[in-house]
Amino acid sequence: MPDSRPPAPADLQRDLAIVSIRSTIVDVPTVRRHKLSSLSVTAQSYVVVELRLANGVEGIGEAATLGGPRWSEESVESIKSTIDAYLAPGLIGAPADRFAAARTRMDEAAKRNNAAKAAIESALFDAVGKTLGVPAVQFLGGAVRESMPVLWTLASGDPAQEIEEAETKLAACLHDTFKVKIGAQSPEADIARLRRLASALAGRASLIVDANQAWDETTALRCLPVLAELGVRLVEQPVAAWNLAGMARLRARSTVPLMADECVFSAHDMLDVARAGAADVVSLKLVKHGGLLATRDVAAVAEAAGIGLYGGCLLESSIGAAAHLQVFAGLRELAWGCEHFGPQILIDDLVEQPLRFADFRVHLPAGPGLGVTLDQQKLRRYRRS
Ligand code: MUC
Ligand code: MG
Repeated sequence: MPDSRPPAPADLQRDLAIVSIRSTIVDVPTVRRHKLSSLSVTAQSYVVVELRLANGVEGIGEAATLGGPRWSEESVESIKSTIDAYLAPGLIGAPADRFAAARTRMDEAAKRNNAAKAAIESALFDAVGKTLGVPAVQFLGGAVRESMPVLWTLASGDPAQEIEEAETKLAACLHDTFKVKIGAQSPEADIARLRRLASALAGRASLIVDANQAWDETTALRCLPVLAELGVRLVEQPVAAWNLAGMARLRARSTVPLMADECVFSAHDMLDVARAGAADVVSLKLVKHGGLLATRDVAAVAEAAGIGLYGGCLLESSIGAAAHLQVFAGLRELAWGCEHFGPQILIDDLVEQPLRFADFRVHLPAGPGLGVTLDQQKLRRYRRS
């Protein structure tokens, strides 16, 4: 196909050629054990991508996982192999600013593998943004917000510890909405735990819950009215990702809104959820959708269906969180805020200047590209082997 781009200055075109893509697995311990319905972690594993352009500028990206290939099918080991063997070779020599073309090349090189693709695309946006001196969100229409509400997730499973943790976050004006991870224990034990949390934080904080697919429809039907009575504002993925019909039936009988998470990876999934009437809100994540552009696509389908947007995470460091914030900053509506507390659950961050959390909000970092700079010393400290 002939190159139909308006002529960029020849030296800029030369500058933007991708010359190398390096991937590194890192493991960063968390400040406490983080328990989901079917897994628990004491360290977060990422693949950090460093993508170098002909002009010497380096862009960075990150693929997060949770508990190996258990939250989704990708693990850091599979992500690194896919990047090194299939995605990177197809991009060497290509112009970094042709984001849509790069996405097509990656889709031709590998099916799904969305976290791996998202890490590379983040690095492309970062490298081009750093070359041109503009934030990544500029390539998505520009920012409509400089900060957004950010919640904290309570996931130790011990209500006394969780109340103390929530009190610390409230006192520091960091978070006043808390997502409680449920499903690791019996519904009765979770409800007793939630009752304690709701009573301790009443009038001072909001609660949402995430079952990570743990319940069957009958259990969810029994528990949803109790969650409503406790004032829970949102219930995330109560049943299995495949069970859209079940989600729709629950939604029809629930006064608490339901959020789709593991059931929405692609824009097609989003359309299926909308058609089924299976959710009120969707959690957007780069690792699920495959990049910044694909996240925008999913958000557009949700918006068209009247489904609210929520900025989801997979406990990213400030690298992955910054990539998400660049997308979220450009969305017209972000009714449910975001959950990019990830950098704060790590004992250490991977960037020179971590994201700023203040006034119950997380702030879009100033600066070009993703707005963060990789700390090479930290990369060396936490890299595997
Ligand atoms: C999920 O399922 O939402 C996000 C925050 C958290 O604690 O777990 C993740 C994944
Ligand atoms: Mg979730």
